[in-house]
Formats: sequence, structure tokens, C-alpha cells
Amino acid sequence: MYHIPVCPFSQRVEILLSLKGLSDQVVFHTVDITKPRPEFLLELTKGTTALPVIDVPGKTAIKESMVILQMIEDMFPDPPVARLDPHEHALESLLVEQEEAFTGAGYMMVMNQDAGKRGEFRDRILGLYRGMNDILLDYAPGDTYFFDRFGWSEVVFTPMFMRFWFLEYYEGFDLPDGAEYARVRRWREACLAEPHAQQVTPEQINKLYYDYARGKGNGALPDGRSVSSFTLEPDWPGRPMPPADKYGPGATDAELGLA
Ligand SMILES: N[C@@H](CCC(=O)N[C@@H](CS)C(=O)NCC(=O)O)C(=O)O
Repeated sequence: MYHIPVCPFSQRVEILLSLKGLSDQVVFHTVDITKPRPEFLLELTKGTTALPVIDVPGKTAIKESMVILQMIEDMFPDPPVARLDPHEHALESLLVEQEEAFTGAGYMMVMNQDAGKRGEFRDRILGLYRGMNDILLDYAPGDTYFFDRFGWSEVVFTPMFMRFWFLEYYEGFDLPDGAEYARVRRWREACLAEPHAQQVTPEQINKLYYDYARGKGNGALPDGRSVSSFTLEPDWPGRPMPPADKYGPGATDAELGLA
């Protein structure tokens, strides 16, 4: 599998492999998002740049994390992570359907550069959290997870809950207390604590996503900078924490430990 470090879509696959005891069956190749994609990779993805892509020996490579997840689930059905019963799988899919809007709202919120619009972004993501809370209340048989264990919808959402540590750090945003968020909060906390999903840390996310917080995604550079916060070198552990005030003056390469 070719992936960009700390990519949430790739973490989904890593979590599923770990739950199935298959982590050492897939070779992970790290791709530097700040450099143009090599030709062989563009051939695997048929010209698109988003990763992950999984090169299945002797077969056409597969991209799109949800499609990769389903392929792994079908190829290695034991232990099942998605529900086997079609109706139960439909129930968990109702929540999974919310993932794109949720992901989009969180990424737009961290990338927003207009302090006057913070309330709008906050309302939007809170509305989505309330919607997820309602789906859990209306459709989930489980009390904490969707069902009785960390399963399909948890694999899909957990990497996003972890990326949204950047909303806590750069936007001071977290789920408020309140009954309308109680069910989704319980679910999110269980997701974050899952032993098979500990591939990333808040420190790593907040260091790497600094440029997103300055409005630049996918390895693009904020003005005045020459090294992306997504660079592989120098590696994130040796770098200082970036300034949390994303609306203030931007940090330099040197201040970020990138120079
Ligand atoms: N829908 C895709 C999204 C993948 C995606 O956006 N990956 C990001 C890294 S987290 C990426 O490759 N960005 C670089 C690019 O799009 O060129 C999936 O689920 O796999």
C-alpha cells in the first residue's frame, strides 16, 4: 500500500488490518506529499494523486479507502468487522454515510482563515455531531459502540476523530457538554481508546497539520515558507509544537523546526 504518513484514509486500512491480525501482511510505502508523484504511482492510480492505493499482486491496483476496506473485509472475512447480517450492516451504513460531510466540515473548519466565520464552522460541525448522535440513538443497538464492539463504523470514523484533535488545538473546539451530544461523545471516546487504533498521537497530528491550519492543504506552502509541515525530514518528534493561534502571524520554517 502506498500512503501519505498520518493520512486518516490510510489509518482506516491500518486499523482494519490490525483488527484482523493482518498488519504484517501488507507492505506500507510512504509517499512524500510535498513532491510530485512518481510515474509508477500515477500508473497505479490511473493518474489521480490521492492516496492510499493498494497494489494487489497480479491484479489491478485499488484506490479509495472505503473500497480498500471492503475488499480486505471480503478477502479476509475472519474475524468479521462489518456486520454479516445484511440488515445490521445497513444500520451501521447509515452512520458511515455521514462520514464525508463530517470529514469535510472538520477540514474546512481547520483550514478557515476568516476569524469572523468561526461561529459558522462551529455550528456546522455541531449540527453534524447532533445528527450522528440521533442516528446512534435511533438505529444503534449498542450502548457505547454501534453494536457490541469496535466494528465497521468505528473503523471509518476513528481516524477522523483523531484528526479533529487539530480542531481542539487550533480552534479551541471540542464537543460541548449536553444531552444532545451524550451518545456520540460516549461513542467517540470508546473509538479513541481502541487499542487497534493507536497509530497516531495528538502531538503528531498538530505538528503535521500546521499548514492546514494556515489554509494550505495537501503539502501546499503558506506564504513565506519553503518547507511543508508534512515533510518527512526533519521528522515530527524533533520539532517544537507550532503556535496554536492560527489567526496570528504565521510561524517561519525555523520556528517550526523545519529549516
Ligand atoms: N477519498 C479518498 C481520499 C484520499 C485522500 O484525500 N488522501 C490524501 C491524504 S490524507 C491525499 O492523498 N492527498 C493528496 C492528493 O490528493 O493529491 C480515500 O478515501 O481514499
